[in-house]
Amino acid sequence: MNQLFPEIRTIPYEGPKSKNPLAFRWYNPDEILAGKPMREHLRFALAWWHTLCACGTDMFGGDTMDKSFGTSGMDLAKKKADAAFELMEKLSIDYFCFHDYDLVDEADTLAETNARLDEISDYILEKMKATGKKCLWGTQKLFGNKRYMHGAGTAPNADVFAYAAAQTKKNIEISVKLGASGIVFWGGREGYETLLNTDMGLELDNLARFLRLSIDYARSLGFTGDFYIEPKPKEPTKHQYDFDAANAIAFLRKYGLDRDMKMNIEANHATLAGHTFQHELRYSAVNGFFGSVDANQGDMLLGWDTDQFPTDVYNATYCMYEVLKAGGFTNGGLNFDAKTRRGSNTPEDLFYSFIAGMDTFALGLRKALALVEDGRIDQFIAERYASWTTGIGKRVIDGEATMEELEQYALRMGDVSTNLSGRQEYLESVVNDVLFGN
Ligand code: XLS
Ligand code: CA
Ligand code: CA
Repeated sequence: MNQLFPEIRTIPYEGPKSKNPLAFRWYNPDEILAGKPMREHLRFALAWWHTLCACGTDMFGGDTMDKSFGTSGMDLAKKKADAAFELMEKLSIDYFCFHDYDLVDEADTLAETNARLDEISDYILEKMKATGKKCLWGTQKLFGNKRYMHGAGTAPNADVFAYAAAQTKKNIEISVKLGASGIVFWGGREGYETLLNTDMGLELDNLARFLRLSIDYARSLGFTGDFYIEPKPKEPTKHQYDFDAANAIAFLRKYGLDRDMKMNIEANHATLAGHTFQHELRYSAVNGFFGSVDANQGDMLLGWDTDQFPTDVYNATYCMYEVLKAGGFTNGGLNFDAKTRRGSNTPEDLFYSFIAGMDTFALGLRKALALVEDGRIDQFIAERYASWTTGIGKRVIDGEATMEELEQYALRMGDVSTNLSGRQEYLESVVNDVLFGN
């Protein structure tokens, strides 16, 4: 088959000294680190929507990029698939993620749209078999069409709920057909603008009903992968119901969905929620909801979801540190939910962007492993909490201490005599030492 990016060859690993812009300096897919190839630690995925569909449009202007491949309709859908597989092949990306309506344009009727999805998924499946590329997760686009202007699972109109369920049913079937290891539920327009027109209690109950129906249907088809909630605090609605990991987990627990779902944490969404990326990952992990990651970054000077390719090595290191501490990915991975800037509008920019993001996370993985091996942070934390391993601390943890006993203990003790320094600046310099020292 003719290549769509013939001028760009497979991106080689050339090591940190390379100045070749079309080479990896830290991502060496088959290099074994801590007993696993890098590609298995990182499980990189290409996001169909930003890579094959987004053409640079923003609130103030139209397309700056041409991704039409000189065609349209189903032929364009297939050309996009060809481009996706060529990119994955040349960049050594093993997985992809998609929304149903990234794969094909919506037709005038649901039946016709579903027929298009059948056709394109056959086509993609063949390419998967030929290349060994896999689907990390699929999701349903329940926010673009105007029918979802008031929400999908939380819509005030039951007909919209029914349509959204029908669309989701088809997406589940396509995801199962493509062997997806996950199905994502990002809130889309599941939120509200004003309480003056909103029955919040009913909307939340319905969102839970929507998820329960979807999960049970997928399981009935034999789906054994993971379901993910993807928290985001705002955009497009002012108040999104899945604000952050803590909020999403509380929601899942209230409705008995906690055993069925995990988190897909996106870096840029963490920022919008006023958290660090690492916080969202840690919060998910300590509560047993660690799942998958949308690897991107926002801009600290802008208050919106810019979905940039990640190039911040500190954040990538802290992310990979959390991934390692959580035991690594099982069904999840690192999906580049990221788009080239509006002004970075050539095909080479796509390659430069993926290389930048992949190298950043590969470096992050190497540095996170070095942080673990260095041991100073783990040791500091162990010492900081040592009082819980003996004496009164241990009695509290074992559930033996009573309020009376704690009172007697405090009376005998007088006041607390030592409160050790938290040593934040020292620990930050340990991180710098691991990142940049010899
Ligand atoms: C939007 C979300 C979206 C999900 C998938 O902000 O990041 O792209 O990842 O629907
Ligand atoms: Ca995302
Ligand atoms: Ca985003």
